[in-house]
Amino acid sequence: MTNAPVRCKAVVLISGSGSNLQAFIDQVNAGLLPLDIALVISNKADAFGLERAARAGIKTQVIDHKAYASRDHFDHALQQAIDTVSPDLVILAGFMRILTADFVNHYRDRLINIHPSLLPKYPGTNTHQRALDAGDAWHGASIHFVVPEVDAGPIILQGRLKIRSDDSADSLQQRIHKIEHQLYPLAARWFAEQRLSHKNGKVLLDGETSDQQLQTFDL
Ligand code: NHR
Ligand code: GAR
Repeated sequence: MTNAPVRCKAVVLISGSGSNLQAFIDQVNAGLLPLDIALVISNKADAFGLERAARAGIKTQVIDHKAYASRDHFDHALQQAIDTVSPDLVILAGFMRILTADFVNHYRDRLINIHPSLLPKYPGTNTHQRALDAGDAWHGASIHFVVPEVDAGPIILQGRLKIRSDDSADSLQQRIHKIEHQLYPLAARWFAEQRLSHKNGKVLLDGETSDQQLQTFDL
């Protein structure tokens, strides 16, 4: 008898629409992503992503940051909820609260985020407009391990597209979403398959830097 493959248990944190969460759900259900999404947590009760999770039969929980006196208290509650399922991986998918260093260090090397810019360009918010205002030729999304400094962690994978002369922040956001929905599940697959490591702040795929880690899209 062969051993059943060990699947990677994940918790997904959201604040909004959850289209990235949906991309994970779809790939898991299609057998393309060896992940068990054990729990979805939102800091907002009205996040549409909660409905996507419920529809997929995934356990959900709301932890409203406004109910806590400080970031420390909120993060502590969040950590307790996450650790009830002992995940191998914690995925930030449009999660909009900055996390304390204690929280981030507790999940070091198993906490990942997707950010809608070609980091280290444009950490923070309003990234699409900032890329347009700068007259950039390229824009994209980055998936990175989370470190206490916001949007500064080692980059796992980036996807980019050419900015068009008629692009608006909205049109860019829509096309970047398509990149995100392809690349975030791919990064999670690499993690689940234990193909990621890092050295000197650089993420390695199968022990080396790979041209798969920057993908160009014709969108
Ligand atoms: N926490 C740490 N420590 N490090 C990171 O890299 C993090 C993080 C928490 C979230 C996602 C993120 C992004 O990709 C993320 C990365 C929210 C803010 C923010 O300013 C910044 C970065 C990110 C998400 N949030 C405001 C706050 O006061 C609230 C904004 C709101 O509620 O709409 O936390 O860019
Ligand atoms: C995504 O575009 C993600 O890159 C971005 O929020 C969106 C969430 O969409 N994340 C951030 O801006 C983090 N600060 P979704 O809820 O449909 O997955």
